[in-house]
Amino acid sequence: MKFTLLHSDPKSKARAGSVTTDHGEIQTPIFMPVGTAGTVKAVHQRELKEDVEAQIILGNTYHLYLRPGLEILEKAGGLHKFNGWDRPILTDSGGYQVFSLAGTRKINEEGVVFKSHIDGSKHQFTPENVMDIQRSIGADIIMAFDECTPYPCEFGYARKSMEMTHRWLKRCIDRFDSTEGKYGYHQSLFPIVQGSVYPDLRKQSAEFIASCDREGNAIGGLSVGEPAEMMYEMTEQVTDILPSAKPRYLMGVGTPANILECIALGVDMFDCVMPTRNARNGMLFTSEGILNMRNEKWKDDFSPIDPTIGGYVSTFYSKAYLRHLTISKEILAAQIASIHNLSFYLWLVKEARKHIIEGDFSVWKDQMVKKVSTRL
Ligand code: PRF
Repeated sequence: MKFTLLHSDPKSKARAGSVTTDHGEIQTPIFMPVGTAGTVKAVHQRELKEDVEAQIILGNTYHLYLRPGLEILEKAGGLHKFNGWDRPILTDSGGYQVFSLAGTRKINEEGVVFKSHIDGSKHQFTPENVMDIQRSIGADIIMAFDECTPYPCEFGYARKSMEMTHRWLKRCIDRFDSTEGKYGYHQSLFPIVQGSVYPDLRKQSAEFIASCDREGNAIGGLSVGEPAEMMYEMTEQVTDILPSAKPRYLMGVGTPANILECIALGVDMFDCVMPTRNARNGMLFTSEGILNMRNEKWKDDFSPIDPTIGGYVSTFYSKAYLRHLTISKEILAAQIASIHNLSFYLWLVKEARKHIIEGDFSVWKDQMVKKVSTRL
């Protein structure tokens, strides 16, 4: 994997760059659609490429390990072959999903024992087997096994948890470096900064993660219920420490405004279920602001969903038609809204990149944050 830094914004910490993987190039800053179970919900692969223009998608170790399982994934030749997505893939390590989804779970130094949310069966994740599983799934970028602390979280717990995440990281690295990709292409391991909302812990964690000298670094444990300002403070503190020559990935963030603010703080990669999940609930993100498709206001508004961002779905279908589909609970409503929201997120980061390169990012960002946060 290669990261090239092309431009740094003089008035903020924003950067434009590119990440080259064996499955192609990613232009940063980038938003990565979430494809938890090997599918970006309601959007098929050709639409992801041609309409959304996604450059990289996410998969989840927890879900893919439980279903379809490693035997099928290996037999297929890895996730790329299985789902037909031939561009880069990143898999999250499963720790976060175990904490948010699995029924009973027990966490100790060895790892996490949990019960499947599908059939209640018992499983264990350890730093070692999570590396092996991600080797079998075959994503281009794989994540270290970590504990994402909840918010709020007492200092003592946050410190102990961070220290364990660091010990787990060493075990991840040992296992990862003593194994090889199963399908003939390179995989990169990204470690994850934790430390809750405590500046001392965040500093300590960022320094430790940086010292591990991997190909890219991630920031976890944020956007878990803390105020946005606190999330920005922690992000800035960490991006100031993580090396500028490597991509920085802020996990699970966020709203369009969150993404713009964090690009300004030096983050290069983002993922979030928000554009797809909210789409399925009738919430649309557009270049003019947020629309609730259930609102009566749109019933005879025959203007396109969002002509500014371009793209087939956003310019072809009207607000009135999408409102009708939403109210009628038609499957197509979820498809159109998901493709549109993802197209918008990808448009937003592409515009950000353009303005970073052109040199007026900060001015553009402040105007855009106001626009995208408006409820229409
Ligand atoms: N760790 C992992 N995945 C994550 C997070 C984390 O802290 C978050 C936090 N926003 C989202 N996804 N492994």
